[in-house]
Amino acid sequence: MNDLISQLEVFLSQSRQIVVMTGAGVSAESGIATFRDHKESLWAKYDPTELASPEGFAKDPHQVWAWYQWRRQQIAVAQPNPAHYGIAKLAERHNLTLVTQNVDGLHYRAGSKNVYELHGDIMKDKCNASNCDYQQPAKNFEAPLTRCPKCQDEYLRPSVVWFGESLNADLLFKVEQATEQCSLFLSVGTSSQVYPAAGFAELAYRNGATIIEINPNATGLTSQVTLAINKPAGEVFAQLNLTG
Ligand code: BV8
Repeated sequence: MNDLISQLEVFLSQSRQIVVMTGAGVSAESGIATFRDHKESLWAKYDPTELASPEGFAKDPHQVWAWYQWRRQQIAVAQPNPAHYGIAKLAERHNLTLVTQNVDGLHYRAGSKNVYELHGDIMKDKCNASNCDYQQPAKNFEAPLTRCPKCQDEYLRPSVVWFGESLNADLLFKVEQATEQCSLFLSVGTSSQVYPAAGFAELAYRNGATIIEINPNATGLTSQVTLAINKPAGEVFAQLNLTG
């Protein structure tokens, strides 16, 4: 592992601009279930199209709401781990853009600023009506499904991007710009299966950036990376020299 860490430190020291893209694996050591990589993962137990899609919500809003309330309760008691803290520390020493697919807010709680949360924020409620702009921090993770207090029409839902929903165009443009300009792209804790997020590592690769993947398992990206560190992210960042 030491050799992999030393190689990572050399790449970091040589980098002008860094993009870090994180996925559910960066929160695994905080006790938050990932989506795909083992039998306890969320999609191993539930069907994502049933629970993380507009169709699923339309079909059974109470079930979808209850599932998100359960996830919020898990996230509320979770703590950032050394990977979250290490990435926040890296940003103090490098020109670093942090992009996450996660909706758990742990990067902010570890001190990161200006996090590009591609898939939204599970800890916020918003109105399900496209023409109502209600959005507020979720307060009661036991509360039953309710109508939007502003329009009284549609139900409230978590402020996340579901499958089949478009991501914020402005956010995508900013991530694309940072990716095109970066010399180092760190892919941390993602299976690189969900688009458009998974497309940014490929864009960085096409632009000649150095790609480093931190993931105990190989992914569809692994064949394109310069350095694959197949270790848990928390362990890697705990060993990274971030003090000097
Ligand atoms: C879109 C928020 C345009 C909600 C999520 C048919 C119709 C419509 C669209 C599509 C379609 N077919 C395909 C698509 C595109 C679709 C897509 O990519 N599907 C995939 C599954 C093929 N994308 C979309 O729908 C996106 N929108 O395209 O809009 C459009 C619109 C209409 C019609 C067409 C196109 C929206 C995608 C966003 C969906 N929302 N989450 C919620 O959280 O409930 S996705 C969900 O997956 C999470 O956000 C998650 O972050 C994301 C990616 O997963 P990962 O983070 O990578 O997590 P995973 O569990 O997979 O992997 C974890 C990894 O960590 C593993 O590799 C593991 O080895 C590793 N690991 C484990 N422990 C550790 C570790 N690594 C390091 N350290 C450890 N300790």
